[in-house]
Amino acid sequence: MKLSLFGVGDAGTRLVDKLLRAEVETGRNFTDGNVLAFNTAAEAFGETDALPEERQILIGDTHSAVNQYVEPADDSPDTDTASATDRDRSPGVAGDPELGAEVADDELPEIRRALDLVDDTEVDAAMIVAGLGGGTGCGVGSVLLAELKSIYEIPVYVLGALPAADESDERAHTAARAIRTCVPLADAVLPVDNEAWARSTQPLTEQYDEINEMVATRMLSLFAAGESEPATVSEMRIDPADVMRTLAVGGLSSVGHATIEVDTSDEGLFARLMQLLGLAEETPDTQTDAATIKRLVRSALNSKLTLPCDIESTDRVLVILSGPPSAISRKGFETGRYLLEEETGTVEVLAGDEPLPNAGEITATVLFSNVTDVSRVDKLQKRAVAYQRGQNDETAVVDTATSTDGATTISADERATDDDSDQPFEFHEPEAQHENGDTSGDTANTADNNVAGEPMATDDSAAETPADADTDLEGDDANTAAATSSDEHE
Ligand SMILES: Nc1nc2c(ncn2[C@@H]2O[C@H](COP(=O)(O)OP(=O)(O)OP(=O)(O)O)[C@@H](O)[C@H]2O)c(=O)[nH]1
Ligand SMILES: [Mg+2]
Repeated sequence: MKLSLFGVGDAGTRLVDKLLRAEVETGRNFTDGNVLAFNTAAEAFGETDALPEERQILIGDTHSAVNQYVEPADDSPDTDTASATDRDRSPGVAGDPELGAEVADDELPEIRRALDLVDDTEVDAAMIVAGLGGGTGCGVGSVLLAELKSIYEIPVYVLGALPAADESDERAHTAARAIRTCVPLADAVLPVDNEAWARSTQPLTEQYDEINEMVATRMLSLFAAGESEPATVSEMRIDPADVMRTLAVGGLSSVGHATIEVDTSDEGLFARLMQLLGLAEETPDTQTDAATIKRLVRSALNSKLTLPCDIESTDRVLVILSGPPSAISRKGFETGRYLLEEETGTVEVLAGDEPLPNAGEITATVLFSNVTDVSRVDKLQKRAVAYQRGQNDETAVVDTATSTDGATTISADERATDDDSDQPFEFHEPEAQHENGDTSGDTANTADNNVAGEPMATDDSAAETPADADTDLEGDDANTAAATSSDEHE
């Protein structure tokens, strides 16, 4: 399918650049150049090599609170910068999503001008790509998401990196807010769990490239399948509508991926040719194919997922098999599909193939849509709530100290639990799906029955003070992961 990409912040810029490079390397052109990257600091633009310069949009450079030039942290201690905080030393909006949203709001005319460079009538869907814990990723990303949703008829997805456990509480808090903003507003959110993909032996920043490569492989297998030339005829060919239909249930999605080599030896090819010509018994080989595909699909669903989760909590599943048509029989296809139905307990399993006549391997890419049992996100939310409580406590101390009547000051805890019924976010119940264009109609695009709150404060109408946002983060534990751990998929 054709997809436009909108990178936001450093992570978004790097990921979009990686996706564009993967396009060139695989010959699957799925963006047709419909890409943009927005950032509040220019640094990451300098690292790109596939993202054209005129598609790199710097915003906030005239905003007084946005740092453009930043002194290196190890400046000699007797300069002024010795007293600078980490925030002063970080470029752009320096982790502050409120400032990110404010800058994006102020620069909406500039953002809209840039959007004119992208042709939404030429693509099937749009995807915002960002680090959800970033001040730019979350703040600018939220405003951009609201903007795209208001001007586009096509689905708008979000591909978002989640902070690792050793990143700051502030990042975790920002990411939790971003999820809460994006889930109700976007057509689907595909988080990438940096914690699950990073190795503890190395700093995370040194592993971005490898993680981004992994993400690019999966995103291309999912969204760019079928875009390679020359096309080979296949009755099971993946249909963009199936990808969109799978994602149309909304919520959080996760992707599994596995590859298996196929027999491309002369004997293997000869045996297949004989079979195709009807000169050899078909059954035994077809069964070998089916067993191979079953093994492959099983390894995809046991593979480390982009977002580790309990796959039984999924709503809809899509499997794409990419490889030489001769190695993917209809029987194999059906076997793979049946396995997915059994393992996920879902009857909605869509499937398609991507014929790659010269490939020496078959790849299975499995999309689990609207997964609700995601321990990583639960942990992130708990951390965000604890952080918020700490912030509220600090505020409460100040309130009490400055209040003329301390007794009337509401304590942070009271404030935080004020509205316990508010969930940080809830996933879409199967019966409340918000399918774009779904003719079944019921609660189309309401998203609503669930999520308490609006997109993160992006303007006055949606204004939430940080304290308000927090109260919203304070939810009950309804979403807490049940016993099933995601470890078996890691
Ligand atoms: N997978 C991946 N994650 C990244 C990458 N760069 C940053 N992140 C993560 O994304 C989150 C946000 O980081 P940045 O992208 O640097 O933040 P930003 O959006 O530029 O916003 P600022 O805070 O204003 O700099 C953090 O949790 C990072 O761990 C990347 O290249 N790949
Ligand atoms: Mg940044």
